[in-house]
Amino acid sequence: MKQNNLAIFIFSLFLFPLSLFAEDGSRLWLRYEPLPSVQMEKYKYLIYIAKDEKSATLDIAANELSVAWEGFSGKRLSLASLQNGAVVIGTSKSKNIKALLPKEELEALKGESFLIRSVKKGGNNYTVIASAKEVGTLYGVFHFIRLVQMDEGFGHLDIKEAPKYAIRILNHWDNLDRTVERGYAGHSLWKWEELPNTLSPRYKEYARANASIGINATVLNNVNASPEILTENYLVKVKALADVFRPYGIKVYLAVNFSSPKEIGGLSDSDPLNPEVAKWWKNKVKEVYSLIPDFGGFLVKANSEGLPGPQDYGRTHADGANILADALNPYGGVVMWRAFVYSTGDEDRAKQAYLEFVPLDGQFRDNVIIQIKNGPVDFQPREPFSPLFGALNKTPEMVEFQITQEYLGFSNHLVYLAPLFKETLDSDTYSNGSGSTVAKITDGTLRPDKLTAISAVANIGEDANWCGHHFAQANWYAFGRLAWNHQLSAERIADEWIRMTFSRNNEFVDPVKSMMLTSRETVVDYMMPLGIHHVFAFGHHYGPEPWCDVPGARPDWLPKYYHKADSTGLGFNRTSTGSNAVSQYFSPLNGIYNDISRCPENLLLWFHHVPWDYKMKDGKTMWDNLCYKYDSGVRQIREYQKIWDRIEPYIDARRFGEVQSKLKIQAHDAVWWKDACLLYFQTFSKRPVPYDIERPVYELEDLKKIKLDMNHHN
Ligand code: GCV
Repeated sequence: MKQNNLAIFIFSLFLFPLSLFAEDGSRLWLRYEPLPSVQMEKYKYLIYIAKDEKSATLDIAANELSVAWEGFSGKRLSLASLQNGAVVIGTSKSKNIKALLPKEELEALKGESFLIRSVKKGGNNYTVIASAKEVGTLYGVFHFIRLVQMDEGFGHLDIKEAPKYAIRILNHWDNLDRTVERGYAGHSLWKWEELPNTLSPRYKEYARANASIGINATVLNNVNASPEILTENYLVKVKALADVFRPYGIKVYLAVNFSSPKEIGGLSDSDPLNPEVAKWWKNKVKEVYSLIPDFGGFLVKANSEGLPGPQDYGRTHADGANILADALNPYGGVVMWRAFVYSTGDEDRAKQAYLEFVPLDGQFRDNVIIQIKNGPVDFQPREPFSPLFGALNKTPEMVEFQITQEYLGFSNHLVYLAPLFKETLDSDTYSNGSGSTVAKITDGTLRPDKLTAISAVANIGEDANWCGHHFAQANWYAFGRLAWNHQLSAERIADEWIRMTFSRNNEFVDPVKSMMLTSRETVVDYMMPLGIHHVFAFGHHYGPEPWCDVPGARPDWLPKYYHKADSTGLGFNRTSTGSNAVSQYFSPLNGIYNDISRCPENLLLWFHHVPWDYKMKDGKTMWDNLCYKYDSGVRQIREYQKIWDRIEPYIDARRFGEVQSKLKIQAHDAVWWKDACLLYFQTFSKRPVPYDIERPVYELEDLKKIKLDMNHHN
């Protein structure tokens, strides 16, 4: 290397240290890259941080602001007293804040809501960020940092934000051996073997990332819960994590095994009506709170997929939930009781949660909330909303989404989930007349004075980029933003995320955003269009196996149970002539779903067994529609590959390359899905694949031989 070339090389190492070494995705959406100086000029009135309260949370807020500023402009903000150019942060008790905001407004601030305002007083300029609670101020600071990056509103800010849900919670399906059920981003973040003495720096980073999007709670362990988690040995580890998370406003919850009194308490049973069992739970809860005074509560999967529960003793889910609720009640703890139950009986699996829980409405304690998966089966690429939403009048209900992509290509496929989340939240249940959306039922609008919460199964693991796929980070981000405000659009959320995570250049933002916004529909098209569901490979759920037959397996774990392909047609008859699952929906939806001509086409095969030649709205047959959908999914992925290759100049080489490689896998998988499903269904339809679409490239018999080595049950 010539000497001047060497000098340039060394110089460039200093100039671009981050893009060369650090773009591994670990900084998430909190990268705080330099902002253009013209933009920073607008912020010349921002020089100091004024904070007059002692608080770990406010220290975090001040530090975050300062670090962000250093990233944006190269200059940290220094702490100072109230003076011109200060960002004033604090609670409604702060003297500074009281000097700048009217008393009535401060009194009106409640809970975690916050206010951000540009204030001019005595010729001085201030930016005020205030809340009743310290954590609300922290949320306000993160919101402000986001606004700066979106280049919105500085100098005339007047923002009030309040969260739609009181509890915004992640569910980790992390096992104590650090494997993660349905996790695709490496091992669990929680290093149980080192806790409580060694605290990984990632615990704080995790808490910070969650706080930045308003997530305020976490269930640390798998709902397929080991009783061990409630032993003293583990509780001190849980306490260590809770201590790290506390200043970030995050409460810890645990998933508990219903048999814990018997398994670790040495009792003869775990019958909820056994006074010894009640006593055991009371004592255990007391022990938990003595270690973790702000402990959130329990999440319970009971009498589901082989787990123990109250029905083992002839008791109901209400009996089971109430025994825990009574133990938690004195401390303000909550029970999240899952409605994900289905037995081996004959009843359509999609109907079972409703059948089980509706008769129990009114029997649960006030601190019990029923956690319901968004759809009636299991986190499929598309399902109708669960009919249980709105069906319980006296019991609070919460949604459980799945951020981890169990049924959506693991961390190999690029799928932006905000449109899926919003589809559920915006669905009208008609429970209280038109406009009774799932959001309004669960956020307290239509069930006032009830607990409100929203949850999602996390996709976070030990991988450097946290989520396995760089774009899977967007789903964590989107869940948090929607849990805070479900009225935000999927587009707005994508826009924020792209600008903070990758680039603010519109040449990048616009095409990438369009790719994200269509990506969920694309995955539906190449996996399971028109309402088909659960045609996944057995066990691991990666890839297609519509033909799958496992001798001795539960019928409702097999694709044929769901697609019901035969010579007459395809789809599950859930109308009044079939399983009558439609009857679980309120009018007029029950009628709409029941009527093949009015049923939305994207759910047609969910509710109807449809003849292959049935004429769809576009005049083509159902079979042809199916073929065109699969083909369109494949073509869309090809488009994404082109979009991604074109944006190469705008981002770092590492993330570009990693996403490019994943898109290749996705493109491959989309063709696999298309060929597997069409060739298999064709053995029933006996109709040609329309001649204007790409021909299959695989032989059905070869696809049937694929067996991936991934260990998972059902
Ligand atoms: C945690 C599905 C998944 C299981 C999961 C279960 C649940 O069946 O495949 O891995 O178990 O849902 O939500 O409880």
